[in-house]
Amino acid sequence: MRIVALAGGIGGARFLRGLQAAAPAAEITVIGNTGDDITLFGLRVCPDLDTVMYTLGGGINEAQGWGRTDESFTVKEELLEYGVGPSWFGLGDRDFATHIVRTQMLAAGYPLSAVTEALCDRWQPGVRLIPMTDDQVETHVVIDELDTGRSDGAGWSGAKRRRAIHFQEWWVRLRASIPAESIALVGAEDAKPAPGVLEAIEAADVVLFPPSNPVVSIGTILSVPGVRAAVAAKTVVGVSPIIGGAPVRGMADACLTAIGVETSAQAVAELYGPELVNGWLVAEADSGVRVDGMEVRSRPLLMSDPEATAAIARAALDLAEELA
Ligand code: GDP
Ligand code: FO1
Ligand code: CA
Repeated sequence: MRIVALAGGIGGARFLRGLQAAAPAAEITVIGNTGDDITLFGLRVCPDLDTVMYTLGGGINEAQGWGRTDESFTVKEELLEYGVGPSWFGLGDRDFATHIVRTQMLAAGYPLSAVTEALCDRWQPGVRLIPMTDDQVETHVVIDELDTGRSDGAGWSGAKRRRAIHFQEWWVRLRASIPAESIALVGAEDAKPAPGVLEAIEAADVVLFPPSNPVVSIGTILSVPGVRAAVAAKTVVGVSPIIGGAPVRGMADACLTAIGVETSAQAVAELYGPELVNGWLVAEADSGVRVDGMEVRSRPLLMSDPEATAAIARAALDLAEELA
C-alpha cells in the first residue's frame, strides 16, 4: 500500500510512528512543512523536517518533542558570550551539526529535497521524507505591538505599531501571547512542489492528515500551488488535533483564531471541507461532529503511548479503506 502523509512537527511525527507500527509493509511518503524554517546564525534550520527525521530515526528528545536527545548547549552559550543571539531559540550542539551540514549543501547548490534525503541517509526514518517545496516559503505573523519607546528616547508613545515577525519569533519568543492579526505565507504563491511531491500524491492509495496544526502545518503545505488539487483528487482521512475545544498541545487555537476559525474539531473539519477531506477522526468527546459529505468517526485520539498511537493510525487506514 502507498500512503502519503502531510506532516508538521510533533503531532505529525508521533502519528507517523504509529502509522509505521500499524502498516509495517506500507510505502510511506511524508510531505513535510517548511514554512517554520528560519535562518539563524547563518544556518538554515528546518524544525518540522528535523522533528520528523529525529523522531522516526530515534534521535528525538522524547519529553520535549523537538531537538536532540542527550543534548548540550555549549555553542549557544559561547555565542551569547559574544553577544550574538537570538537567545530565545534553543539550538543544541548536536542539532547544530544538522544545520551546518544542511547549510553547507544548500550553499553548494543542492536543493532542500536532496539535502533532506542526504540527512535521512544517516537517520533512516523508514519513510521517504520530502519537503513540500525546494523554494523558500516562510510563515510570518502580523501583530500589533504597543510602542514602548520613541526613537528620540522620550519614552512610551502608547501607539500601536503593526509589524510582521517570523513565525518562530511569535511562537517561541512570544508564546503566541500577542494575538495574530493575520498569518502570511511569504513566498508560497510562487513556490513549486518539490520533486516527487505531486507524483507521490498521485500514486497514493490514501492521503492522511495527521493531527498536525491545521493552519501553520497542514494549511501551509496545502498552500503550495498544485498540492491542494492533487490531494483533493484522492481518498483523504484526517485526524483532529483539537479535542474538546482545545489543542492537545501547543497553541493551535491562536492560529485558528487568526484565520477566524473556532477551536473545535467541527470547525477544523469545516475548514478543510468535504471537497478535500473524506474521512475525519474525532475524539470521543467530540462525537457530535457532523459535516455533510464527510464520514466522521469518534475514537480515542490521545497519542499517549505507541499502542494508542498505532490504534489511531489503524482507524484512519480502516476508514480510508471503507471510503476508497
Ligand atoms: P508542530 O509543528 O510541532 O506544532 O506539530 P504539528 O503541527 O505536527 O502538530 C501540532 C498539533 O498536534 C497540535 O495542534 C496538537 O493539538 C496536536 N497533538 C499533539 N498531541 C496530540 C495527541 O496526542 N492527539 C491529538 N489528536 N493531537 C495531538
Ligand atoms: N521550540 C521552542 O518552544 N523553543 C525552542 O527553543 C525551540 C528550539 C528548536 C530548535 C530546533 C528545532 O528543530 C525545533 C525547535 N523548537 C523550539 C520547536 C519548534 O521550532 C516549534 O515548536 C515548531 O516550529 C512549531 O511548530
Ligand atoms: Ca511546525
